[in-house]
Amino acid sequence: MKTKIYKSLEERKKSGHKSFAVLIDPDKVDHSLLDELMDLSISAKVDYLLVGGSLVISNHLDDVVSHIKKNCSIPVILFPGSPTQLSKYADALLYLSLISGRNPELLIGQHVVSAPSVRQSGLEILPTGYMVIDGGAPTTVSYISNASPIPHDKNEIAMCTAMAGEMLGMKLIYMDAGSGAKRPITEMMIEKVAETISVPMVIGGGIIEPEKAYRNCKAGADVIVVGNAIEKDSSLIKEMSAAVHSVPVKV
Ligand code: 1GP
Repeated sequence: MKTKIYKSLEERKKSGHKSFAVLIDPDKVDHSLLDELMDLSISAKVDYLLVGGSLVISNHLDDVVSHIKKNCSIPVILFPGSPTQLSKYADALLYLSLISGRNPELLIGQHVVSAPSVRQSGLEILPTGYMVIDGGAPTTVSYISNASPIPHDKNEIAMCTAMAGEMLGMKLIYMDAGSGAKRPITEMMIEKVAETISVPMVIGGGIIEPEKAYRNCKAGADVIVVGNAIEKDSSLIKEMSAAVHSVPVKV
């Protein structure tokens, strides 16, 4: 079993180093845009590249991931919207179970169907408790998942969901307000959940300002994911990465 990426996440959490991940939607990139994003990510010392989306329409995931792997050494983690989104060229797979929802297909059904191909891919598997938090507008993930998100102000529900996920053996908790969310997850919710769990916590959805990324980290986020805002303005990679990495390391 491969463990390299998880060890890096765990070590960064232990040492208090916050991580920044750029989310790349394979539907929205070609080689030249990928090259630009990679250059910016390398110079900004981005920690991870996440590749995927709730709805991947094109079928060039392999092409996107192998192009990245050939040209840069930032680890590539798949963030799949469905079990068909697999690429053996990536370093790891967020093996997501939608623990905030009550749709059995996304809790375990799709995992059963895709288990042989996931195993065969040879990817490092990162068992992830995926929690969708209401982002103030219907997002692709909230529509596709056919499951209610956790209300944005119900911190206790988020805490208990994350706690259950960790006790079920999830190695990461990913709280997501959905791509392009109008209202990102509150620092209060992040803080409450961070106090409750000890596995690394990933936060994404609607983060458009470096200051918000910084405050999320101060509240206890370990990894910040930004997609939409970077699609609109790729120069944000530098500012977001700098903000996340400027959070003081606890001694
Ligand atoms: C979505 O968490 C990610 O699943 C990132 O969201 O595209 O809004 O940055 P944004």
